[in-house]
Amino acid sequence: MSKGTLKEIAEKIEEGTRLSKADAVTLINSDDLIYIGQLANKVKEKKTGNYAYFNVNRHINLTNICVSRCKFCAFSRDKNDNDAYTMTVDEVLVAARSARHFGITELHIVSGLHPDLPFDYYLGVISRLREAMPDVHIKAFTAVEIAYLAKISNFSIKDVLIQLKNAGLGSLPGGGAEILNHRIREAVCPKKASSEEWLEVMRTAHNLGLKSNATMLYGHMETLEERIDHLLRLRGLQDETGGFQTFIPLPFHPQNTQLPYFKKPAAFENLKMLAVSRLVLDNFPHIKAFWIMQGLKVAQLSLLFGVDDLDGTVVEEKITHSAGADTDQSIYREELLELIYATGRVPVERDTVYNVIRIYDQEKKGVLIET
Ligand code: V47
Repeated sequence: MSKGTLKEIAEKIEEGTRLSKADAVTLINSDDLIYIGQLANKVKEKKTGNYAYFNVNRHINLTNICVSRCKFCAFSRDKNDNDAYTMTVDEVLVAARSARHFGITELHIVSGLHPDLPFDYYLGVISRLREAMPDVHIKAFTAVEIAYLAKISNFSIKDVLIQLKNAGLGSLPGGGAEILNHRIREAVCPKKASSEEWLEVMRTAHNLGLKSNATMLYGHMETLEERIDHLLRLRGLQDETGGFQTFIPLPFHPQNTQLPYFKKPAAFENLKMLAVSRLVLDNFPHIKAFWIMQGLKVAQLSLLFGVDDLDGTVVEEKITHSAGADTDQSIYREELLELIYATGRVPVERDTVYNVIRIYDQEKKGVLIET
């Protein structure tokens, strides 16, 4: 890759000119990680200054029983498998309450596509949680789950979202996007929502005032150009709705999946993917390095490569850990703070929709501003 081409791209970024597909493909094919990282860092600092966001949250997976059985997923089970589980609404409440003492502000709930649970179960989970913990934001159900709930309930996507919102749903997580490409989805997840359906759920949610995130699962069958097409589809929808908050690239963990012969993307590739995402997704406010999947070391470094968010305390993580993740399942607020301090960034504890809860002080290592 000639430095000249990268220089031209750098000039575009400097002027605030949107990158073309060709520019994005050039970036992702370049090995000049440090240069690309510096460009991404500049954009990050323009958008969010010296802040590094995190939140205090708990993940809950209602069931691992799933009719989709995607090839990249090590978490899902068939109904009759020995380790299949489904939580009752009471069990969900116990799990949620157990994280209260951490000071959680968010519940992140995603699950398998269960063959028998009725839509009322999901409404019940949300409304009981809302009643029990009115101050905690409920971020729940990927666009794939919403499309599935519409199918099993015979309600439209819009009606499903309205009912969930009325029950207490606050926003949607970004999962289930995988690679927004027909060829890839046919190969790795043919039984679930198509790219168009995923985007349509997000469009509908945004139009109803529900914010969401967006992910990309990379490092399996896709080409680098298909990753770029994925980013461009997200950028296109964001131009239309403005409803995406953060983009979260997820490196594929192959262990225990039906795609065991792929190698987990390593640090260099992960940092480059994060940096390229920051540069291409000019209309996304935030780029998140989900530390569970990136590992703490890469997550920390990524704060200098375009990333401004590390996700949260999590408490219990099953999806990546079923697939061989070597990270812990949870982290204390204090550990996240130390990790951020060491990079020179200012740790900012946020809520799900990026309202600032606390800004921490680099010098005194304590709370500077509390809202
Ligand atoms: O949808 C499944 C992916 C997603 C594997 O919105 C895998 O704030 C790697 O979406 N290796 C769930 N990835 C996680 C997710 C997420 C995480 C953190 C924050 C947010 C947010 C969203 O994980 C799934 C799928 O795309 N996934 N299997 C695997 N073997």
